[in-house]
Amino acid sequence: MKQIIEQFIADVEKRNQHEPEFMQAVREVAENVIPYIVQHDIYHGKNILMRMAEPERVVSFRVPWIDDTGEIRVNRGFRIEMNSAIGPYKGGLRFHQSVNLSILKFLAFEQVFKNALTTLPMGGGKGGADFDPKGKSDGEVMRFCQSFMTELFRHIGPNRDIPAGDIGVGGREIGYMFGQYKRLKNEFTGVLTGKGISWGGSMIRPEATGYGAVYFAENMLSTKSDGLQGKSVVISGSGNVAQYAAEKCIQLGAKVLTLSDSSGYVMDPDGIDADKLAFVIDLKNNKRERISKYVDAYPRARFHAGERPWAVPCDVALPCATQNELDENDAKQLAVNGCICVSEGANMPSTPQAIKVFHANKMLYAPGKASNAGGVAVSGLEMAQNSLRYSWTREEVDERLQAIMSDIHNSCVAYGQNGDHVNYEKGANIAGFVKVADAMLAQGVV
Ligand code: NDP
Ligand code: 2IT
Repeated sequence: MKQIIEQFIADVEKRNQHEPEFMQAVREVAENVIPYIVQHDIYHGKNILMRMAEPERVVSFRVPWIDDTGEIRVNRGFRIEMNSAIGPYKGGLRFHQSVNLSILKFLAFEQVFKNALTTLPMGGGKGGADFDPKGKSDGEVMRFCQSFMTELFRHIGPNRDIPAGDIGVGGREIGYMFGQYKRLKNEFTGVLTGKGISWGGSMIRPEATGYGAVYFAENMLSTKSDGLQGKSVVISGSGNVAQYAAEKCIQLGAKVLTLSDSSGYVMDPDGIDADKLAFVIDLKNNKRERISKYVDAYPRARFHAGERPWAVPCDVALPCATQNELDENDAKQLAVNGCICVSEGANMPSTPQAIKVFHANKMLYAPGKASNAGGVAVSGLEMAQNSLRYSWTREEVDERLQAIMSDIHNSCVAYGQNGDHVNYEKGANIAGFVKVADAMLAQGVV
């Protein structure tokens, strides 16, 4: 078996050289799915996983724009249309200086499995640009978004490819891109999700990824007759996902100890309560400031420059910043400190070695493609509402989100149960694979 997997990885690597993040994501899936394929005749001789590892289409384009000093800048934009077997391409756009083909292909690949798990009819895609929104004026961000959409618009559409937000792309950026799309096409359609409430957005979409990751943690804990009430929680990141993960933890009676950004983390021994979180949300979303400012307002808290929060003792850890932000040593530290549950809000935040440590310690560990699927799930609900030309209430959307997270949890258990332990990573990969693979088989070699 090991040899079959290594041969497959070598074949994929041959035409995807210098793409470490993409290969990391493919390897994780291959290690779980190939043994399953070997046991199931219908997938034999179809080269199905190799087809899944090859994007249906990759678009790369120049994004020129003019900064506030009049200088002409150039960035590189991408859209990876990975798989449309079960629905139109769907997935976020990331604006971050680190963006490259490897990172977007890993995200698009993960998205295919994640979207399949949501139970909604969405294929997988991802895009973005190596544009750094930090320190840019609103005018600069608008001009960048308009230039980006001036090329992207010809590749997307409400029945073809529906982008949304990710790192560096929130409500402001979606607004500017939607405006430009509408102007270019002269039509008002649900071509993006994460829109504002008054122009086609869905209730709960901003909250959905963070809330969903916490609902998933609650589902995992409930298998041990436990819950978040009274638990101490360590969260990384302080952006969209981290903020609403923290909000839901607080609502469920947990104590949130940390938040972070790429400069370091803050630890508040008294817990980050609803008022303090409102301060953080204003700090990050309106003032666009750094998390270190938290300690100016709450002096009992400490800022740890250049460090990640995983050494802080906790019951539950929610990595909500970025890929590979939690390594083997961090995982060992969490285990030694008694952490029982890790629910990923970010995409691929734990390294493969860290995941091995979680399994070895029989921790409740959920991979992002399962636990952060609430975001894209509510994006799917936003598309449904746009098609209906109707909108559901906050309660209706939240109820659907909770039901979807519980369905995803059940799928992971169905394919990942191993004695008294559930391997959610294996469960998510196989459940996602089966849905997409069956659709691909039905549609022939396309
Ligand atoms: P935001 O841009 O709102 O926030 C990102 C946060 O992560 C910031 O605090 C940022 O700090 C931190 N961060 C980013 N890059 C790094 C880095 N290299 N090292 C340390 N910290 C970093 O993004 P989101 O909250 O939307 O996304 C966070 C994660 O969740 C990503 O992995 C994303 O793919 C994933 N995700 C997002 C979904 C969504 O709906 N938005 C859905 C599903 C998954 P700083 O400001 O210093 O950069
Ligand atoms: O990684 C993700 O699932 C997202 N960034 C959200 C994608 C979406 O289409 O809402």
